[in-house]
Amino acid sequence: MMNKKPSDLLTLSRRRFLGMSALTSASALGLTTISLTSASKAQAGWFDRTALVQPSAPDGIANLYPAIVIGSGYGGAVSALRLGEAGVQTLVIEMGMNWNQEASDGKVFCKMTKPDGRSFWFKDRTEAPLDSMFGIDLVNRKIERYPGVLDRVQHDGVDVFLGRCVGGGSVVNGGMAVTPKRDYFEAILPEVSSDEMYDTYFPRVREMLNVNEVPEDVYASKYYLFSRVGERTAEKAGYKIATVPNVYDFNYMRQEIDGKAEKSGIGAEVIYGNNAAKQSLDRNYIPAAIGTGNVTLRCMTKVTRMQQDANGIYHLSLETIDVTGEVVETLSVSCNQLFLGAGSVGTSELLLRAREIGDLPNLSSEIGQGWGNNGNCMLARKNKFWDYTGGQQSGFPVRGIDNWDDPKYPAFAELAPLPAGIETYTSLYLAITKNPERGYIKYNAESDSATVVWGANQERVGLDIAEGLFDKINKATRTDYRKGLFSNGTHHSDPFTYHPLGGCLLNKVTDNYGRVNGYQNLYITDGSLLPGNVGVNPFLTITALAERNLEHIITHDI
Ligand code: FAE
Repeated sequence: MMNKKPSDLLTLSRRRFLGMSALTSASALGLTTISLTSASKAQAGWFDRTALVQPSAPDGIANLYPAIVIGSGYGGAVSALRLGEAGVQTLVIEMGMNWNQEASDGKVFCKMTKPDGRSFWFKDRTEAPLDSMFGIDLVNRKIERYPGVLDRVQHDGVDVFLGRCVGGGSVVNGGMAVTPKRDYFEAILPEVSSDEMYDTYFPRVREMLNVNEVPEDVYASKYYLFSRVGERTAEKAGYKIATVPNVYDFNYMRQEIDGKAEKSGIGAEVIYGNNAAKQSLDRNYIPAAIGTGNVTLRCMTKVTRMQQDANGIYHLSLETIDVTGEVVETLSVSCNQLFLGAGSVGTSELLLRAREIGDLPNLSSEIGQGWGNNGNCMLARKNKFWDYTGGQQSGFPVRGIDNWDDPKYPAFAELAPLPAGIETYTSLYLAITKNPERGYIKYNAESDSATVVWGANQERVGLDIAEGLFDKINKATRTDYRKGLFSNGTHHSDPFTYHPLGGCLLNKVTDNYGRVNGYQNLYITDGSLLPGNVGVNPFLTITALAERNLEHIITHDI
């Protein structure tokens, strides 16, 4: 960590090591409850496969934890580590699986080019956003239903992609670790000190996640031809190119390129998990949290309901599933302090349900508002036939078109890979447009679930910005859009987002540090706090804000 003494660094790496061992042995034994105690008991051969470890509980209350964290994505993982370090006995509840066990192919995760049940959360067929190859249905495949790492949930007008596993979105994302532009950050979060964020919390997170930039020799390889073509064509249109840092270790990628390590980052291991050098949360924050000895992780377990009693204790109803999705156990746990890290839609759903069915009736009417897709839209262009983009491509993007300050077509468009195995002459982009539109999340009593509502006209605003930007490239290079990659027959995807944000906005649903208005000891720590669009890929901002909020909460409330 920044400004840490060598002894602190040693403690952190020792904790990580211990936590990693616990995660690995739990995975091998199929345990859903993971802690240092569970690991040592398992090694001694007498572990109860499912029981939650119960810290000293006051009389009359079963399974009372000082703190519970819901979700193990960025917000949840930061909360777990910082609470554990502060000596607070903490239970982390995660609905997805702990992925540490090799399957019969010798790999933990499957490749994008050869997906199986490990790819998607209980689906019969994969549902990648880019869903055809030159009009032929070659991308998505039939798979067996299994608790795979990535989920795609259809809402009203937009599909939302999410990581469903220990580590949440960190396991499935493209690793792009982008610090937002400071003036934009100050505009969207005026009450958060940007000095603190840019001097302390962003650097802390970059260090924790081993954020690094692609070295020139790696970028010069054939695996980044697509990116160099993307740069060149954008520059012809007068656009500025930004370097995009990543949490994939590019020194390791160099070994892959040199044939000294098996292909992973350059071998299509991204959105269904990465088997090698990506710093997802299950390789840093989460094992370090478990390694404090104060954090227990319960996976394959969903929080379905949250209530509070007259003494202010929170009671949670839980359902644990097996790999077929069948509920094998229902149980309840309680806590003094409750941290919500279930992501933008997950946290909003839990709170909307609690408010609507009367479990937590004093929750704000602002819950569900201010939701945004971070301006996401995906588009494709075809290049001239001499502009090869390469059949083999790195899965980790490292450059973006920075047109954010343009008043007409403001966007940050990452140069995304299309590792098709054959030459496609295609440039693919995930554009983060400065779309000011906001949708909302509503609770549906009949289905007992939350739905994001996003209008076609709202999506159009983002698409118009992106098309304005790429029209200019097409004009400058005398090229056109590429059709045939999306089943809708156009050059852009149907509305979807990788970056759901908002629903429980900071300083609306909570105070300036994520304390939920109307209730004590209830906190939000994830992307639901952020106002719908942060202008860049969001996980660095989510994580740094969680670090800031947790530091304040631990100092003042615990
Ligand atoms: P998140 O990471 O979604 O974690 C929430 C966790 O809560 C999940 O593990 C859920 O399974 C769990 N959960 C939800 N409901 C419950 C419940 N009721 N009970 C128990 N557990 C529950 O939330 N961002 C970037 O900055 N750079 C990228 O390159 C990038 N690429 C992406 C690519 C893909 C394919 C996807 C899907 C996302 C990408 N993102 C990227 C977005 C990023 O991963 C996302 O913003 C963060 O993961 C959100 O962090 P949160 O902590 O809010």
